[in-house]
Amino acid sequence: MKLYDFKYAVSPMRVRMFLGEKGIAIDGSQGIELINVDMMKGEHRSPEYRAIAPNGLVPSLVVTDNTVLQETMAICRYIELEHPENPLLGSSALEQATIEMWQRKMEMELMMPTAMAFRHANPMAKMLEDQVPEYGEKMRERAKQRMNILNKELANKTFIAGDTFSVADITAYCSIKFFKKLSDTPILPEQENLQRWYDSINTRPSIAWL
Ligand SMILES: N[C@@H](CCC(=O)N[C@@H](CS)C(=O)NCC(=O)O)C(=O)O
Repeated sequence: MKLYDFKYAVSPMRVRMFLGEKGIAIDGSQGIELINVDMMKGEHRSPEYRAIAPNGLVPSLVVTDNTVLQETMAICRYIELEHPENPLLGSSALEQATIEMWQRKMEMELMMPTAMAFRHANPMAKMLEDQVPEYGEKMRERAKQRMNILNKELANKTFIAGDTFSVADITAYCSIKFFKKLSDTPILPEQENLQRWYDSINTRPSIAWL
């Protein structure tokens, strides 16, 4: 299988961390070959990459029968079903629904505003976006508010979705790690629960995949 990836982009980062949690190597030795699509050089918009992914977005996973899977969560679900040990999407019906709920909240309420703050308010992202800086600033504020709420939500929880590490932690961790400097959305000194959670995720072996 070929995983079209870019090291410096949050969505492919989530897939790599998911693979890391499953212990699946990304050096080709376990059937996944990583192909770098250098977004800084505009390779995601090249005719070669668009032939695989017409929308020009990464990640894409080309599975053995040449089917192209896009969308981070669809790729993660495929990996989970192929490698069900150490489930990251939950086991029971209630676990699966709870993890889905938190993953979606983290994607829509944390990743999207941090990403939009970068894309619209950071001059480094000019080549990616027809920038509207005011919108970027609003999104930065929204991300900060969401991190405040997350700090409170983590007061009595080890992980985002409860007692077990899940894909919701991957989405939240990658959003904070990737955008904290690019979007100026750091964890604040008073956000102690959020910092404790972040530090605990930082010690996981899957970090080596990032
Ligand atoms: N919904 C997609 C989003 C993928 C996406 O937006 N990828 C970004 C990198 S994080 C990208 O390829 N951006 C290229 C562009 O905006 O031109 C997913 O979850 O995989």
